[in-house]
Amino acid sequence: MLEYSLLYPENTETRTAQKLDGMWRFAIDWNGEGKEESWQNGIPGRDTIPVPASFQDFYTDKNIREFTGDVWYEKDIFIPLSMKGERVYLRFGAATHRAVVYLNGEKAGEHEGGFLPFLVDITKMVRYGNKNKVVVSVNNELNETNIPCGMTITLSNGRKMSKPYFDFYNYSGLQRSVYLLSVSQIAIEDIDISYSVSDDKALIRYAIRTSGKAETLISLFDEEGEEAASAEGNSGTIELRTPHLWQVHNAYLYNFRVELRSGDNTLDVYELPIGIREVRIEGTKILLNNAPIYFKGFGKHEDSDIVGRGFNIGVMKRDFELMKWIGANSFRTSHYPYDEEIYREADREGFLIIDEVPAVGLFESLSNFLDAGTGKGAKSFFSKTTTPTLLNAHLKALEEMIVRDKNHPSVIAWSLLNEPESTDDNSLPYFEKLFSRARDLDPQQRPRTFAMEVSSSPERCKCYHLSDFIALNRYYGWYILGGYEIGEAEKKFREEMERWKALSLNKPFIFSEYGADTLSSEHKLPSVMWTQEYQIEVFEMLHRVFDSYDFVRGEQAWAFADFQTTEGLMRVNGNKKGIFTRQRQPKDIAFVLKKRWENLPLDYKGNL
Ligand code: BDP
Repeated sequence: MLEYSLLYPENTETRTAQKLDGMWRFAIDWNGEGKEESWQNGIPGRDTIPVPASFQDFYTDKNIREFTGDVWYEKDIFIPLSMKGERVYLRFGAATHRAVVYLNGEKAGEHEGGFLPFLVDITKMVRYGNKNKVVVSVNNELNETNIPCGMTITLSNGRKMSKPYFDFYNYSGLQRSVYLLSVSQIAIEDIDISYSVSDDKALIRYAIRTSGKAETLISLFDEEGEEAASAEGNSGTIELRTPHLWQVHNAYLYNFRVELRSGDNTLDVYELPIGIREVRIEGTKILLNNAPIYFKGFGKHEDSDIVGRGFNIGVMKRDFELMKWIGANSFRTSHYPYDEEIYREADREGFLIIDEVPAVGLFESLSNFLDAGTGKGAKSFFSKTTTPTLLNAHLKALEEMIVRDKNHPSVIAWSLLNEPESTDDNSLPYFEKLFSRARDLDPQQRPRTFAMEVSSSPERCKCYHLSDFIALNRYYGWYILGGYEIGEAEKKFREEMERWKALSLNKPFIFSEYGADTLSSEHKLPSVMWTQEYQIEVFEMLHRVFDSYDFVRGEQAWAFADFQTTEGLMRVNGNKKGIFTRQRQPKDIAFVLKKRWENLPLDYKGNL
C-alpha cells in the first residue's frame, strides 16, 4: 500500500530519498515501435536530456517540439546492498500525461495523469549492490477520457498532433524530480492533521496510517527546535496553549515528528512541517484563524523559457519575490497541481493557495478560451459515452491531489474544475460526485469551488450551489466588448453582478480570472487593445466593479506571467495576459496592481 503514500520524500534516520535528476538518455518513438523493439531493455541513440524538464523547447526541429506519442527516458542507477531488506521505490513527481516504468527490462509499474506523483515498488526487482536500468516511456496524447481534455489527430503525413481543449501548451515528459526511495518494512504511510484554533489555544487532531503494527510517538517542535508537545498512539488530539499560528505573510511552521517504534528499535521516522491555522467560510466571508481575508493574487502556470513546464527552482524563487513585491497574498494553481516545492515555499512565505486538479477542457472547443470567454454555448460535455471513464480519472486525480497536498497550511481551498460545461442537466451528477469525494478525502474540510466561465451564468449554471465560494473567470473588456466599447462592458458586467446579488446566495465570490492580452512592446495613447495602456484601463474598470460588491472577497488576475500556448490566430507566441512577461519583468499594469494591493488590507471588506 505504500505506493499510495504521497508523503514528500525526506531523508531521515530511517529513510533515504535520493534525487535521480540530471541528464537522462532520451529517445523519441517516432513510429510507436519502442515496445516491440524492446526499448525497455535499453533505448536507441545517444541523445540525453535534462530531468526535470519538458522535452519540447530544447530542440530546433519543429517535429520534435510538436511530437505527440511516446518519448522514452533511461538511466542506470546504482542501488546499494544496504537497501536490501528495505522497501525500495521509484518516485516520479510527475510524468505527463501517462507513463510505463521498467526496471532491468521488466515492467515495474504505470501511471495515468500527468501532474501528480506516483511510486513504483521495485523492492523485489532490484539487483542490490549493482547497477539497475530504469526505463520510462511517457505518452503525451490528449483524449476525452482523462484530464486535461483534448484530442489527438493524425495528419496526412501520418504524424500525430495534440489538440488541447485548453489554453496552455501541451508540455510533457518527466517534468518533476525523480527519486529513489527506501523505507523500512514497517513504515509511516500517511498523516492526517486538522486544527481548531481559538485565541489562546489550538487543538491538533492527528491520525497516522502505518504499514504494520508499531508504537507511535509524536513530538511537536517549534521553530527554535524546542519540543512544544508530545503524544502517543496512531491517532489523538494535542492541545497547545498560546500556539504560534500560521498567518498570511507571517508563517510559523512547527515540525510534526512521527516515530514508529518496536521496543527499543526505531522502525521509521518522518518529519512534517505543519502550520496551525483554520479556514472557514461564514456567510460571505472567508475566514483564516477566525479573521476575514481578501484574496489578492494570480492565476499562474508552471511555464518558463527552455524548460517549459519543467520545475525550475530559480523561476519559483523569482515568482515568489515578484508576488511579494506586488502585494499579492495568494494564487490558484491553474490548471493543475504544481510541483511540491512550490507548496513548501508557499508554506514558508505565508501564501494562500487554491489548489486545482487538472480538470480543464471539460468543454469541447478547440478555442475554449474564446468560446468560454464570450459565452458561446457549448455542447453537453457530460452526456458522452466517455464520461464514466473521465469521471474515474478525475476522481483519481482529485484523490491524489488531496492526499499529496492536504497537510500544507498554504492550501486553503480546492478547485475541482476550471471552466467546465455546467449548464446541461448531465453535469450535475458528475459535479456532485466530485464535491462529495473532496469532502470525504479532506481531513480539514477545506472549502471547495470550481472556476466558472461566463456561460455558467446565474440563470443557466446547474452546479454553482455546490461551491462553498463562487469563483468567476470573467473577461469583460476583452473577449466581451473590448476597446472603445469598454463602457458597455462595465454596464454588462454590473448587470451580471446584480443578477448574482439578487440570488442572495450568502456565499463569498472571488474573481479567479480577469485580464486582457497585452504585448510588452506596445504603447499607444489613446489606448488600443493589446497595448499596456489598455490593460490598465481594463483592470481599473473591473476593480471598480469588484469594489462595488461586498460579497466579492478576492481578485486573482489572469495571469501572473505570459505563457506558452498552442499557436493560432488568437495567440501571439503564447497568451500575453501576463502582469509580468514570461521572463518575469513587469508590464506597466504591475505598478498599478502594486499600488492597489499594497493599499487593500488583508481584511478588506471584513467588517461588511
Ligand atoms: C480562460 C481559461 C484560461 C485562459 C484564459 C484566457 O481558464 O486557461 O488562458 O481564459 O483566455 O478561459 O486567457
